[in-house]
Amino acid sequence: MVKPQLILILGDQLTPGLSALAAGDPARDVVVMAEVAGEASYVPHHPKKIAFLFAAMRKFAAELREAGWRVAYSRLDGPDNAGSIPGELLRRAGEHGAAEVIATQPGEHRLHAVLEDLPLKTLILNDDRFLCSPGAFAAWAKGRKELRMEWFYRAMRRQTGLLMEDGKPEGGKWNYDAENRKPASANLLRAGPLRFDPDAVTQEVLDLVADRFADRFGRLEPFWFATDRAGAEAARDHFLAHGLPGFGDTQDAMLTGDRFLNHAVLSMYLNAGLLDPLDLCRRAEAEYRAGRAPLNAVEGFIRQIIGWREYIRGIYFLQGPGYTASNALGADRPLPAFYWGAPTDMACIAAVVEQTRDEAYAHHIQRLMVTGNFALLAGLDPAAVHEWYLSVYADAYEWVEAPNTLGMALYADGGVVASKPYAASGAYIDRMSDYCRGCAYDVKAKTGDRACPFNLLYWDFLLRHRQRFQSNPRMAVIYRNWDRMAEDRRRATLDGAAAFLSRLDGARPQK
Ligand code: FAD
Ligand code: DLZ
Ligand code: SF4
Repeated sequence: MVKPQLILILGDQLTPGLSALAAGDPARDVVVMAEVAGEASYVPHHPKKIAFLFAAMRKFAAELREAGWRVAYSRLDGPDNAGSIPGELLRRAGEHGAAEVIATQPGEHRLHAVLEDLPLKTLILNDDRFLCSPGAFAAWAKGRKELRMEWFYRAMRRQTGLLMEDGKPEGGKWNYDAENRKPASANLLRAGPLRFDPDAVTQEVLDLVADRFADRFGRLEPFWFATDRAGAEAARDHFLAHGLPGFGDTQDAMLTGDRFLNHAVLSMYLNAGLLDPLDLCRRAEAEYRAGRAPLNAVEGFIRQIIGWREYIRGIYFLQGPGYTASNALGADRPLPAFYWGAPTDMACIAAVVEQTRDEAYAHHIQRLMVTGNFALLAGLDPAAVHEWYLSVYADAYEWVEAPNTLGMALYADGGVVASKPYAASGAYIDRMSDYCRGCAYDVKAKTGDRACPFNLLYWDFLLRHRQRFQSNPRMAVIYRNWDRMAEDRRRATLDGAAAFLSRLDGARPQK
């Protein structure tokens, strides 16, 4: 009898056309899917993220069975669960007399290494749900002095033909971001993401997660995510109809009373494999062609997906496993307890952390310019910040989280992703949000007891790293402004920053 092969499907590989499935044979092979303590606990994932993945995994396993596959599915509370992906593969290999595993490339180097170490013959296939393979990205990157996203994005526009007209970009420009940096005002008609009531399968998972992961940072309920393809597609169509037309305008804005604005809130579905990125972009383009969404919105949205998302993944695989240990700025301050929900007087941080706790979601500018910016300015340990981002968001896997955190937000990779640090004072947050209105600090105050900490830390950060950044042409003017400042103001700024940081260091860390 021909021995079956094991087809491994990880929690973020819930796609019927996955390369590992395409290489298998339903008449011979066994699909292995496993809820395991190892994956649920290598960082303290948000309970909503665990519930989302387990419910979606259970539903995908049922879909595969209906399509004729034999599926060996392990529940977290199953009596023989080995607790890890390799443990489950070995157990299933013994059960089914299998000696070979077919897998699709995992999104984290750590799991790739584990698969390569298995005492079973293991074939790891390219993940062709992405438009640019690691090999193709390496070829694009080869010989370039700088790996700027914009150039990569243009290559992807040409490759896909999205928003292209006779080889030229639609409307004559590649990028309409200049039109996309507006603050937002409250709008009760903004639809927000589509919400779903848990069905019986999801409710069973919610009970399990409530029981096993009660100590984690993050609210499990209300749980409103879609957990299958049909739901994710409904969420997609809802965004295309209601969110996309205003996407560009409010892309960088933040409002206390509107956690989602016009953002898609689709990243958790895309990253788990419930939505196809190219199909999503084609549908967005169709909205533009039908006159239902403007070019600045559609171009901006498509750029996020075929540009940023693919570029970030390319960087992750190009840089290799050592990337997560990057610390170019030598930052070493422990993560303050307010990242895990302890009280803080900084209204912007409090709002973003509270939203993160409730929704396992924050949009890009909240991640980059509030929690990320604070971590950069205060010199927080990149490894701790990386673990936080990987834990708390429902869309977080290392391939996408690490270059965003270490490269874009923290400049810890020394400028691979960002040509200069995304450092900003309180003025940026004040311009783009309504957070400052409810803050104990005064965003206009540059020194003194009520000075916004971002104003103090901004200069402290720039001064700490003057040697590195003052020769950057895009930053030289900032240093000239500092040098022109009155001596007593400079001293008060740095003294204020030192006092703030020493209070931060004195506060007891807690999790
Ligand atoms: P929208 O704003 O509506 O954008 C549409 C889509 O574009 C997103 O669904 C996403 O798939 C893609 N996209 C946009 N920006 C990026 C980007 N910079 N990198 C990759 N894809 C992008 N995104 C994740 O998917 N997982 C993460 O773990 C993650 N960690 C981040 C950490 C930091 C510090 C920062 C600054 C950004 C991070 N991002 C991450 C990128 C971005 O914040 C999220 O993709 C976005 O907020 C998801 O929400 P949305 O679906 O509403 O996105
Ligand atoms: C994130 C996650 C969690 C919480 N749990 C599981 C799990 O129990 N089983 C599984 O196969 N995958 C899980 N995942 C997703 C994996 O961690 C993910 O596949 C890797 O991090 C690679 O992206
Ligand atoms: Fe944040 Fe400063 Fe504004 Fe307060 S004043 S919300 S700390 S930017």
